Amino acid sequence: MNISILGIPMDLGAGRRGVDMGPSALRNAHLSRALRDLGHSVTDLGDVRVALPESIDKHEEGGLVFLDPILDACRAAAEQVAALPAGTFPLTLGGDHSVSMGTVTGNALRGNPAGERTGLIWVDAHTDYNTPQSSPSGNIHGMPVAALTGRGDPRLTGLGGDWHMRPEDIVMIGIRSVDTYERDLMREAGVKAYTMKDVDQLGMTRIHEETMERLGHLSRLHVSFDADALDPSVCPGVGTPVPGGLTYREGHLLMELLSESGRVTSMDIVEVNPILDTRNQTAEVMVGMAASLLGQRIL
Ligand code: B3U
Ligand code: MN
Ligand code: MN
Repeated sequence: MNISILGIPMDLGAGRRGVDMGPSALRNAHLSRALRDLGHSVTDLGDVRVALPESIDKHEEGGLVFLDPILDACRAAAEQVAALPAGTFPLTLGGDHSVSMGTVTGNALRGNPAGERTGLIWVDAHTDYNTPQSSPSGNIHGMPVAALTGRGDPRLTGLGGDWHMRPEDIVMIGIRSVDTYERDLMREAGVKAYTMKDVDQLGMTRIHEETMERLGHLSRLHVSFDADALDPSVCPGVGTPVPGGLTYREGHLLMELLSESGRVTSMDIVEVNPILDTRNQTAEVMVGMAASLLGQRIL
């Protein structure tokens, strides 16, 4: 397979500094080599240009911190991804999770004259379903899924023009932190979310089966993997660690099963924060997750 790597070194959407170094940490953890070893042809497109927080105002507009530079980076990411040739697998590296507004939009619109729908598998401790009104922080990395489904500020929801994700085409896995009003928005929209309680009770195999069935009508699936979905003991280098996360094996099993399904067409790795990490452990774990999704087998 042809894999194109694109970094979006942005921490403007997060409450803490440092995830702008995520793409670099993942490259240092030998991402390209790991994928080449699996037989893929890998092209690293480098990074999207992102404004430095030091060189711009931290102005807050209607409950949105750093709105304009985040929109610029998301637009650039969407354009670059959408322009990739058919059959290429885009592997996009955050950056905070607001980058996914751009990457998911780019992947959904890429070479798609018939308007086929794209499914979204959101692996995260958080539902990222806030709007400016429901958000306790104003941080845009808590809002991308709401924005992708057309909820929130029109500047965020308009990244793909008239295109929006349908809530029924989204499955979330690993959830254990949801804000009060965000919960109401999730219920109202009807987004399917497997919480950690579900992971404990059902197990990852059953969750994967149900996810494939639920998204069975879709020919394109995007996996957006937030490193904080994994337990902080596995991935300590994240800005908002939440205890009780996915184990190392649960993460790999999900990626291995998705790989076997042969249905995933693009992936993000986001929220890797080297400042808060221990010897690049989080980046190394996430490179392993990408390798499992892209065909690494134990035997
Ligand atoms: N729900 C909170 C916290 C949060 C969301 N995503 C992350 N943290 N990584 C918020 O700020 O919206
Ligand atoms: Mn997230
Ligand atoms: Mn998260």
